Amino acid sequence: MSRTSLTRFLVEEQQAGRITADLRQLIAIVARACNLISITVGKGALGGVLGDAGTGNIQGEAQKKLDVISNDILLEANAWGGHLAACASEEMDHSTPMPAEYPHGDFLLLFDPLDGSSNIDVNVSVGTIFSVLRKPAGVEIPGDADFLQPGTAQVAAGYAVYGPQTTLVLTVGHGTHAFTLDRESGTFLMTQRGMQIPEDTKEFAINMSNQRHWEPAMQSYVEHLLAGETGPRGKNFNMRWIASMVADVHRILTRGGIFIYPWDKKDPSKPGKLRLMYEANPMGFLVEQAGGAATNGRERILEIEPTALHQRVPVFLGSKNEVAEATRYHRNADQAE
Ligand code: P6P
Repeated sequence: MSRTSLTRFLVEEQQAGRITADLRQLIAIVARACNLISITVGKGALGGVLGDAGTGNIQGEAQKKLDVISNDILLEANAWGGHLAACASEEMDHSTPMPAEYPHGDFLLLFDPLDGSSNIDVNVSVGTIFSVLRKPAGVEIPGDADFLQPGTAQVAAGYAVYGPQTTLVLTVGHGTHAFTLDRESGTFLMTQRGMQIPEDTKEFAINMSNQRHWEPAMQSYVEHLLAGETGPRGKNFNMRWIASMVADVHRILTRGGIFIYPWDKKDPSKPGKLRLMYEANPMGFLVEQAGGAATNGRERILEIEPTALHQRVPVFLGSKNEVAEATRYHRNADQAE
């Protein structure tokens, strides 16, 4: 059985009028960059790419060599194509316009070039997350403020997970689809059209070591999960936590579950750990397009009006009935106050 390639899928989406030629080219270029990142990550110690870069990012995190390498791969791949106006990345303090010597396009690309980098040196799956917005009309050279659009404004979003397989998961607003990399040919081939997240689940993903720092509603929700069939939920739950958002979300898109990174009082100035613009929004778009839900515990993530390029949010995403249940705990707590 011949599988549909990513290239053919994108051409068919363009022929159906769902994407433009420029967006098709942008996604194809990002996919090729992810292939190169996959090859680079796969070399590990043999490629001299493990360990710290000796630099830090605006998040105050030590950068891994592969964080910087992956960021450069995405910037270089997109520099001359003429489809982008500017890029923003977890690894760059501010957004950057495309080089002046090349033509500019109408899209803004945001990415976390290598998410889960704490797992790189121990050979656990990591990934690239990306989000595409339109450049605001009338803006010649976009700045940070032009990126501050709600998640509902995304025209495309996706991730590549670098695991036993390298799989690209993509939405252009008409379903969420998976493409697995055929390493011999360097081609992404469709392996799942129209991913659907089961509405209910018995599996949750959270870093339990933060339990004592959560707000009461979160404490109560997880306590009831742990109580299993003896508690108010009346069923037993399983737990998974890979600490690579891309890998945890891929599992949830594949078999259901709820992923939670809630607010915690370890650093009350931060509303959460994960970043809205290039983690929560693209993952929220992918999950919703697969029949799931994504909130910050109280409101739909895609409707949050951004105020800063690197702002953080609490994230609850996955099986929609379970996300609704977790969100209900938080809203009830607010109403009781
Ligand atoms: P913790 C990776 O650093 C990341 O940004 C996400 O990929 C992941 O879900 C989360 O942080 C893990 O955080 O606190 O469990 O290490």
